[in-house]
Amino acid sequence: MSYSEPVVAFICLGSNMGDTDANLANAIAEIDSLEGVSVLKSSSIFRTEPQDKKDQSWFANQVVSVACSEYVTAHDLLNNLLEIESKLGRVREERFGPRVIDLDVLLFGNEVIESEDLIVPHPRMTERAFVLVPLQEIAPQLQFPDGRGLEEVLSKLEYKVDADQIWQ
Ligand code: PH2
Ligand code: MG
Ligand code: MG
Repeated sequence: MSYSEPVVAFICLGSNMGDTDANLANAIAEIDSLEGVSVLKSSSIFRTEPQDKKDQSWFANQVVSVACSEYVTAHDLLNNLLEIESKLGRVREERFGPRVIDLDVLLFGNEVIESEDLIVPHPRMTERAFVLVPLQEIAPQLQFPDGRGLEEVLSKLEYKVDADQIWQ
């Protein structure tokens, strides 16, 4: 009998409403309690300037890596994350607007997925320092499915990090 290796996936967490740090911590606990999913590493929490829609509060962002058993697909993970968002009180309003919690699948092993409800690697992650800086903290050697390295991608962006704050 042979067993497949678990797949390592990366998730970006974001919150800019309510007790942001508690929202992130609660989400990580919920992710870790999913069947077939266990949290491997968590980055520190960064305070990040809002992107896309500037006139809203700064975000708390964090990236975690998770091991997914062979029974958990990227779509399973996505659907579980959407359920956790609802459970923690997310109400979908304006695109890119304020949110209690946002849980985005960044990468799922080396898979490249372009379905209606899920695109992996996350289509905007390579432009976002609030994703790449925390990601680099937990996976400095990471390579994208197209072979690009994280450092190379980050070097193309204009952003500023000072302690736990990120401006872009
Ligand atoms: N999420 C967005 C839009 N803009 N900006 C920051 N700094 N952090 C986020 O998590 C974020 C954002 C949409 O998901
Ligand atoms: Mg998002
Ligand atoms: Mg999202």
